[in-house]
Amino acid sequence: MSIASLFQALTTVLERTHINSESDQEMRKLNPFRNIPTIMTAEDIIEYAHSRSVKISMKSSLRLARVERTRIREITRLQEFTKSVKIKLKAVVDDFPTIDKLHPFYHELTEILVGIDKLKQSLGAVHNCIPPIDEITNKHLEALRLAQDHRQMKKTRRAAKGRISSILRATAKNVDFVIDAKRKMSNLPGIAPNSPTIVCAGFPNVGKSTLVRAVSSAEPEIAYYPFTTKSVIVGHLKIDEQNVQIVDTPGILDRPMSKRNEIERQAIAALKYLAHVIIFLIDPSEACGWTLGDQINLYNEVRRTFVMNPLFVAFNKIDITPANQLEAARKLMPDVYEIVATDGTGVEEMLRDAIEEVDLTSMEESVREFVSGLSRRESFTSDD
Ligand SMILES: Nc1nc2c(ncn2[C@@H]2O[C@H](COP(=O)(O)OP(=O)(O)OP(=O)(O)O)[C@@H](O)[C@H]2O)c(=O)[nH]1
Ligand SMILES: [Mg+2]
Repeated sequence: MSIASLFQALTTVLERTHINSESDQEMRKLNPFRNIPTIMTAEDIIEYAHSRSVKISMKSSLRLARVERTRIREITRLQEFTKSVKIKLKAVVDDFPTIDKLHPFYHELTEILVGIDKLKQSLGAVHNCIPPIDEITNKHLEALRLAQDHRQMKKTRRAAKGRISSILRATAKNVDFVIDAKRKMSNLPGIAPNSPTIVCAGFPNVGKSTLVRAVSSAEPEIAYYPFTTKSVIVGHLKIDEQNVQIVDTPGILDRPMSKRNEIERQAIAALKYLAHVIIFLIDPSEACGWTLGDQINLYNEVRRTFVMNPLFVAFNKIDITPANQLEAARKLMPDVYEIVATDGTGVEEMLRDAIEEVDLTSMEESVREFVSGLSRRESFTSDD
């Protein structure tokens, strides 16, 4: 059978969920950071508030004395400036997802990619700008009400805007941090909390992305060198009419958790918080660049760490594994799946078995628990 016809056979039974641009958008929206509207930098906020305040056209009666007309105009301009600044500053904080209510996967990824303490500090610092801005505004409005000279009024309004702008500039780095956090986090995939999820893991270069790409809607990059995949990627497929998510992860090395880098820790977070079933790929040909022994050590660690998850092991690349090497591998790890991710050999059977292991009832229960946990937390924090 040719590679093309084998592939054809595979894709007729396992249906890659057709992701058009609309459903792709829908999936992305499941990432809570995707829905944050554009956040303005401190300089943009100053410019925006300034342009709003100077646009205000005053139609005050000509019967009023010039000094009174100026007073009304300068008061209104300052009020408009402050209002615009506060709206944009509040948006930075209020439009950001509440960190403690995030799905544990996004929560952990926020810690890994951004740092939760630093993010909370930055959001807090932005929020704390509002009282001093109010104070400055009130003080200068009072001065405007008492002023007698129209030049003095303009000076007062400018002074207030200058001081408010200084507060904004002093917190610019905090706003930039929040903008950067949003950028990093919104690159993550959307996760459908109620679809059974298979997470593929293993050493770098063993063929995880090749497998995920072959069976699902995801299109991760594939390359002959290690560390190609640098973040978690989610694909969708249907197995016997059941919608399933399959997650491609960056390769992990056999080393202590404390030594693992940001990229490996994303893979661990996917195993910890997304996997209903784990497929652990091993490359017995060692073409990946690591020995079978190293790969088995990592497998043992994953098995010990994620005791609650059904764990499937597959030897991949059996098409290029010399017979004696494959025999030796079988002796070390009997009864594992044997696949060729590049042409689909053995893949369908493995995925069907994997999905059968998902306990759909308990999965539904845990989704329900998570959702009711959210509404409980909401009511605890409803007055904040
Ligand atoms: N011969 C053969 N090559 C394969 C097979 N599966 C994957 N490869 C090749 O192995 C190399 C690595 O494949 P990837 O899918 O990028 O591996 P990965 O595990 O995602 O790698 P990282 O993202 O770096 O962790 C590529 O050159 C693939 O074409 C297979 O079953 N047989
Ligand atoms: Mg990869």
